Amino acid sequence: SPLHQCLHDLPKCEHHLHIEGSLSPSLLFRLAALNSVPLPDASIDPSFTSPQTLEDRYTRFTSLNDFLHYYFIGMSVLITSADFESLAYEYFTRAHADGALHAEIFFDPQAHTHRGVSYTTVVQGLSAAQKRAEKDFGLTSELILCFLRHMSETDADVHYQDAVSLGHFSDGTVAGIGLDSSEVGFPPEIFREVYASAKAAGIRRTAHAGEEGDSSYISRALDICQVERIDHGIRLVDNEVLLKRVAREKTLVTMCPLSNVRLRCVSKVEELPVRKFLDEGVRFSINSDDPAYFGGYILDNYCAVQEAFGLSLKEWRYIAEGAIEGSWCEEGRKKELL
Ligand code: ES4
Ligand code: ZN
Repeated sequence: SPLHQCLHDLPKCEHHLHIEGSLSPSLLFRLAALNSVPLPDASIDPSFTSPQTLEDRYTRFTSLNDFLHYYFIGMSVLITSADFESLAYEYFTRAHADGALHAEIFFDPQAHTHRGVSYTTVVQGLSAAQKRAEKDFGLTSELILCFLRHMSETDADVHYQDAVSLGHFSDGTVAGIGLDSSEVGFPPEIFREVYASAKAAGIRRTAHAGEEGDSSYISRALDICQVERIDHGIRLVDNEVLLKRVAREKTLVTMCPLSNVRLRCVSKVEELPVRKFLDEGVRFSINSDDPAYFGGYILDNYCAVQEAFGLSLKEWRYIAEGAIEGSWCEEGRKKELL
């Protein structure tokens, strides 16, 4: 349709994409066989009978934790640098086909080091894919190192220090830090020290907040961890004062519509605060989160928002410009994207 073409042609940036969440069931089964990684026995969890039964299971997540169970099993098939490179290159290929020009992607080093895959193996593969995507499609990208909030602050710091010693924050290999995994019960202030170190070192900071957790997770991420972005942030609607502050401070909120529906944070896209954010001047971007698990890549998420809210082209330009402005690429690249 003409509208679909308009959304395709908008200069899009993706800011909320877990690279491990772009692993499709078919690639998951292929890599499990190739790398001899055992999957759960189908007699215990019939979802693991075939790629199709797994895909079907992904339509029935009941919560963030229910999804995370499958997410961590899925990524266990990723072993070599080549696995990470092909995963990321396939994601960039799809993002480019969707009309994305720039992508800032999360990765979860702890989920790999704790099963014997080194930090360097992961980053080498991802970096190689980034370089190929820029050369082949002109797609620019950044890496954001995420800490798993269900693990200790000490463990987060070990991984942070690893990246620091390798010079990854100063040589541009990694642009910033993030915080993901189970939200409720794992508030942002647990990680206050590693966030303080990052701020002192001039490293960019974001955190998942207000996805399943209430709006206090958002204010604590801002006040205690001093994050520059909020990932998800849909619970902002429950705190008018906080919402107005986020608008005033131009904090980017990275929304993931299809994710929020699949994880039952809302029952339909229409319930998301898109209209509210536009009216109140909250800067936000629209993203795919874990596209292989949630039923759509970035353009699918743009289209879902359009179907739910029927925005004008002017409003879409405003969203796209806010997303470019909130990106962590260099200023010169932002000018090219506009
Ligand atoms: C995630 Cl949707 C979501 N929320 C929190 N942590 C995550 N890790 C991967 N996807
Ligand atoms: Zn996420």
